[in-house]
Amino acid sequence: MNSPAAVRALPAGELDSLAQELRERIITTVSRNGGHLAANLGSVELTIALLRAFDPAVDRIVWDVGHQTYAWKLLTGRHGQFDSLRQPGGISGFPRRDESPFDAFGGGHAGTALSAALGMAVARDRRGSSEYVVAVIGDAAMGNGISLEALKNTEGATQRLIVVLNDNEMSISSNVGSLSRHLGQLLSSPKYNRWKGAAERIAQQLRMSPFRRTYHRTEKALKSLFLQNALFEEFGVRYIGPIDGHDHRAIAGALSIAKRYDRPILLHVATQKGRGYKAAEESPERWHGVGRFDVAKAELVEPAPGYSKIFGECLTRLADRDPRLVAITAAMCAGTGLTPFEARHPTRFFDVGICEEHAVVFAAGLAAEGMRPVVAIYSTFIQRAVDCILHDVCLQNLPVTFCLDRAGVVGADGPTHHGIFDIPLLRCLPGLLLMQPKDEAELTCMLVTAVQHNGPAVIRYPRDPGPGAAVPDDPQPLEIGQAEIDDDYAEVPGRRRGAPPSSSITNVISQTGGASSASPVSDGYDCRVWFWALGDMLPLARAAAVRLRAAGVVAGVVNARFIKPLDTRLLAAQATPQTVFATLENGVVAGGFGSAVQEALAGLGRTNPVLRFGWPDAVIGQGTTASLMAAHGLTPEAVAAKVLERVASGQ
Ligand SMILES: Cc1ncc(C[n+]2csc(CCOP(=O)(O)OP(=O)(O)O)c2C)c(N)n1
Repeated sequence: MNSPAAVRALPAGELDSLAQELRERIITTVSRNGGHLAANLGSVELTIALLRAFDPAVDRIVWDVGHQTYAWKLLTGRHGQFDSLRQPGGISGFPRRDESPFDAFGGGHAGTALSAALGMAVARDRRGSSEYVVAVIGDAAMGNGISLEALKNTEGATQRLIVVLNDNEMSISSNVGSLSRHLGQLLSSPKYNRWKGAAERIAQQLRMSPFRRTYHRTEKALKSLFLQNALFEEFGVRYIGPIDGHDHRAIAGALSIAKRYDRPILLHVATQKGRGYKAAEESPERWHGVGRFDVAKAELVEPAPGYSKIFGECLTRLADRDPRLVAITAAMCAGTGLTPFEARHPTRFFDVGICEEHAVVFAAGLAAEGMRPVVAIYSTFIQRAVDCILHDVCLQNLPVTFCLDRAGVVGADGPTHHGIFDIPLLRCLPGLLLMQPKDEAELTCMLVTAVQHNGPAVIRYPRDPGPGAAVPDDPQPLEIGQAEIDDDYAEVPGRRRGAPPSSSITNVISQTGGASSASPVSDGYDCRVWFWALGDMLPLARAAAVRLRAAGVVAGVVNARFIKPLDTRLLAAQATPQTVFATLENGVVAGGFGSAVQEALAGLGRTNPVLRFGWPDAVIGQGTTASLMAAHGLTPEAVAAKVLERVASGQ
């Protein structure tokens, strides 16, 4: 079944075995490559029905998030490449327009399908063509702000739009909020179901009759009578449901009604997350997105505990002592490490659903009333809430802490999920502290710094585990804006091993008047090359420095800690006329940390060269951090070679 035409031609009696084969292939592949398991298992029959009802070469099927499109990929020509799912150079775990003509719209971030589909429908109407446009959206993504904005805009925009609401009553964890409660009522309303049977019989007769208009009006009136809260109807979108999303005939029937409809229509399809794999059916949250696993034993290979876990545990402890501390997540409780916080401080934990903008402004409101909110969001998902951070937090100087998890490249989820844009997006916002720890211990110190700070603060940290530094019981706040000369500096020739380098430098700077001094530090501690590294790039800087020293170039390493405010005193002290700076960050180079260093030096009137290492202005693909770094010249050899070249050029 490698083409939509073959799926359409399959006798109805063979659909169950097709669904079975798809599930087996999905389970086997995800067990080897990792990926989104539970949502994909739940949408198999729905995918088959969509491919039988529509022609994806012409019609536009837009999947929200797109984490449920594995069956779609298998049935639209990617069967042969499916083993490469989420691998470097392989097919993506999300729809991509550049991967297949059948992927009408790219996905990865929740809440976009309805808006995109509406845009496509309006374009079609203007063109005067006749293809169908279908948005497939999950119950949690339906509650996202963009989805609701699109819903509000639908009536009057087009007469022909089909929305398939794939309701499994789950987000990653249990769905939250009043919309989800409303959907639950619709799924379980016996009153409604009783009425629906009768209404559908009447509809059959009225639909094709001259009383078509009367039918629409009557149906609407009846629906609001029986469903006091028929939300979608209020938005001018006809509601049909609930439909059993695992019953081929039921979905096919509903889709054929939808195809003939002359108004925007929403089919409420009930599916079971994890369907067909017992462990995933029983624990859909655990099996939402997984790494490799043993299929027979249903044993997951647990990822090494990373920064998220340290963050969650530390915040939980801090909240024991400070009743003002509250934690906010936008549907990513487990992913951001907040599970222990929720368990210990349930009344101070808020899952606001997939609503990042709301999470930020909600936190601002809490902060305005004296609370100390900590918002934990993946770097990639904060992108859409940047204005809220500016308008609602920074301009009002409110003490909100943002913990940006998954900052940097994230591996197999690829371009839509890489958290590499937050530094340029955020460092221009006034009054914001922006920092990144070198290890787990420093993360806890930064968290204390942030929650004690009387203004907005951001801490970014990567998906990959840190070096495993022991976490202090009582983490102390850092001096804001102070970088640290790395211990690795002890290896610099002429430098005495073990002496505290940062304090010596600081002493010298204060004796010589610091940043304003015309004569830079020159006590034998200055280097020809200074690496300024951010967080998880410190090991790369150290390894490159070792190579430079082996080549006879005196090189030191700075753990920058603060992107903003930058330690300009140290920078000024190091900037002798001969110094070459090299910056390293797990973020895009354009406008990033290295740019901040360059700007600071320019502001100090220094013309030292700054070689900036990070991600280029290009789409960064999927792959492990190590493979991506190797492919982009972020290895000790490549970095050292570039720096040596600059040193050799006499600059
Ligand atoms: C803007 C944004 N925030 C968070 C996520 C992470 N995320 C991926 S899938 C998902 C749950 C989606 O739930 P639903 O739409 O109901 O689909 P289901 O997984 O239940 O099929 C979340 C929160 C995301 N992809 N985009």
